[in-house]
Amino acid sequence: MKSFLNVSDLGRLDVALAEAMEIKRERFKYVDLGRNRTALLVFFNNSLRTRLSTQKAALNLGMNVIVLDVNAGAWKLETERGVIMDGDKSEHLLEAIPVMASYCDVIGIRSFAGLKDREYDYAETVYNQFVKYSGKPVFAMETATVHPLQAFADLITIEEHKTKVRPKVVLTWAPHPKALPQAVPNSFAEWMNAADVDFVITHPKGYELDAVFAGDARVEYDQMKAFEGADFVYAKNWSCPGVTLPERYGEILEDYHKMADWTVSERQMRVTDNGKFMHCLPVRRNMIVTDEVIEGANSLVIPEAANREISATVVLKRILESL
Ligand code: AN0
Ligand code: CP
Repeated sequence: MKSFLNVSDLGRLDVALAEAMEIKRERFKYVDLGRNRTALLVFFNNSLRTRLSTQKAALNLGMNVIVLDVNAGAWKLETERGVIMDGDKSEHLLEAIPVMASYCDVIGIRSFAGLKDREYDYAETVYNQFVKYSGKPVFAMETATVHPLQAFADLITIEEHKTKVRPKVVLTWAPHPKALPQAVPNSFAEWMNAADVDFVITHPKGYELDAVFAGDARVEYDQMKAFEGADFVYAKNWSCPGVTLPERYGEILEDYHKMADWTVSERQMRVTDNGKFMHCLPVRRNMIVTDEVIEGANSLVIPEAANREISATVVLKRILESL
């Protein structure tokens, strides 16, 4: 595997899931695979889980790991070609990428959407420059439009906790005070569409996800209706994807004070079929979800985060096997 961005990069999902379960049983089974191989993890944005779980995954495979926080300690990087660099950016990605690539065998990138220019974000401009100019396998640790390590961990979590062959999975928008990217819901939708689940998306009007990811998934604008009989509820905030409202791309459409009804609470969870609660974390309590629901017996947020180590181990293993 030379690039990891989309569900299709992983091939058959049943095979990938079996591999995940194998690694979960025997975490160090492939510890010889990464000997004398180096993973470089490049963060343009903050992270707790991705930073730790991806490092742990590399260690499970016997790799060496180096981490760069671009905005803390490195030179500020210009990402666009043709700019006269007389501002605060001392170095260009076009030099920085081949230099970084010379020290490693595999590169992970975290680079969130700027949420200003839809075309720039949805072209995965930063990620694709790493693919093009590094000559090394590159994997997404949440890029402008996707977070596949998260979606894979979510799928593993659903597989482990489902009690029906084809569970009902609901992705629900929830309020948040700051504009957030669409990467997590995009990937979750993409991966649920590829998995054998009954998938429903619910959000206020205007938050329609890009069809590249949402496909023909059912959209139900009435959140209570969407929750009926759900086995899994996946909450997440996202800003306007600019599909039905192109001029409002990246914006919060309505002040969060007016959207409190969308916060996931016992009121909605009651109509599910003993539904399990999921969120990728970090989560703002009593904005996205109430204390009661996230602390409840049906909350999967901790095992879900723990599965990030597993999804990252499978992905790095696949990349190492292709070197
Ligand atoms: C990020 C997001 O919503 O994409 C990362 C989630 C994994 N969240 C925040 O910036 C709070
Ligand atoms: N879920 C997730 O990717 O968390 P971090 O932003 O802390 O890495």
